[in-house]
Amino acid sequence: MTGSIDLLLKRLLGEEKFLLTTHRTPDPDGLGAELGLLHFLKSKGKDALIMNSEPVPVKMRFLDPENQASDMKSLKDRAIIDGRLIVCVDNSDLKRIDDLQAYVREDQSNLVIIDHHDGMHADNQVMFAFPTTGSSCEIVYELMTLGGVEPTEPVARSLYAGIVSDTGNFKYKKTNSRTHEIAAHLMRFGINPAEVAERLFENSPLARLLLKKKLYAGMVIEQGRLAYFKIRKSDVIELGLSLDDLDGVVNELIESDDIQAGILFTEREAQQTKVSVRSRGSISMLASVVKYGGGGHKNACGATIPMDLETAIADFIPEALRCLDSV
Ligand SMILES: [Mn+2]
Repeated sequence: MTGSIDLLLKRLLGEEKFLLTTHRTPDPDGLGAELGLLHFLKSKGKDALIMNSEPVPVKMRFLDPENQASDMKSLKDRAIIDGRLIVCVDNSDLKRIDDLQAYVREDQSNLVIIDHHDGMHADNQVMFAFPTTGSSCEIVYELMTLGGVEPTEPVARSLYAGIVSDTGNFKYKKTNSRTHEIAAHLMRFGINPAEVAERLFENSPLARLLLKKKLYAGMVIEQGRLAYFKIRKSDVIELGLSLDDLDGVVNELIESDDIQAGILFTEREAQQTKVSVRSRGSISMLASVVKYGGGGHKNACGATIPMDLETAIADFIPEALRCLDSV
C-alpha cells in the first residue's frame, strides 16, 4: 500500500504541536523535507520546530539560513519536546533518531513517519510511505501544493537541493516527469541550480581528495563485479574531516560498466561498522543489509554492523555476492 497525501494532510492538520526530525547525519533530502514541512505547518498556524539528533553538517548550512534546525546535542531544556507529534521524515528506522526514540509512545500514537524508502508498509496513520517517489522533498512539495501553501525562496532551495541530491542529479530510477515538473516549479522562486550543485557537490576540501586517494589505494574488486573500499575512523579524523565528508563517494564504484555493486565500509566505532551499498539497475541489494537490521532502497541501502571493520567486511561480502547471484 502506498501512502496517501490526502490522508497525510488530514492527519497533520488535526494536530497543533509538532516536532520534526530525520535520521542522524541529516542529508539534503531529510533537511529539505523538514524545512519545507516546518514552513507548511507554520503557514497553517501550527506550533512546529525541527529537532535532529545531530547538528546540520557545515556543508549543508546554506540550506537553513535562519538556523531553524536545532539538535539534541545542543538542547538545554528537553521539556520543549513534550506534548508534540513527532514527525520523522526521510527515515522509518527509529534507531536512527537516537535519543528522540525515548519520546515516542509505545503505541506510537504521537508518531508520524513520512518516507520514500522501499520495503515499508503504509498504514496512513503512523506510516506514510511513498516508495515510488524519488525524494522526501517531493512528498512535502505535494503536501504543500494540496494544502495551498507556496514555498519561500529558501524553502524552495532546500526542497530543490533535496530532490537533486536524492535523485542523483535526476538520474536514479525513481526520477519521473513529476520530479522534473516539481523542480521546474521550485526554480521559479529564484533558485540558481548551478550554485546549489556547486555548494552540494563541488566545494569539498582538499582533504576529501586525500581521503579518496586512501580509499582507492585499498579498493578491492571481487569476481570482477563487486567493488568495495573501507575507511578507518582515525584516517578520517587525521585529515580533519568528518564522516559526512564521505557522502557520495560510494556511488563512484558503480560508474564502471562491469561493476554491479559497490560498497563502502566505514569504521564508526571499534565494534561498529557502517556499510553503504549501491547497485545498478534491476539489481537489488536490500536483502544483504536487511539481515543486519538495515534498509533503504533497492539500489542504495545500508546498515550498521556491530563488528569491527575487518570482521564486518568478511561477514558482509559473501552476503553481497549472494545477492548478485540471485539476480
Ligand atoms: Mn531521501
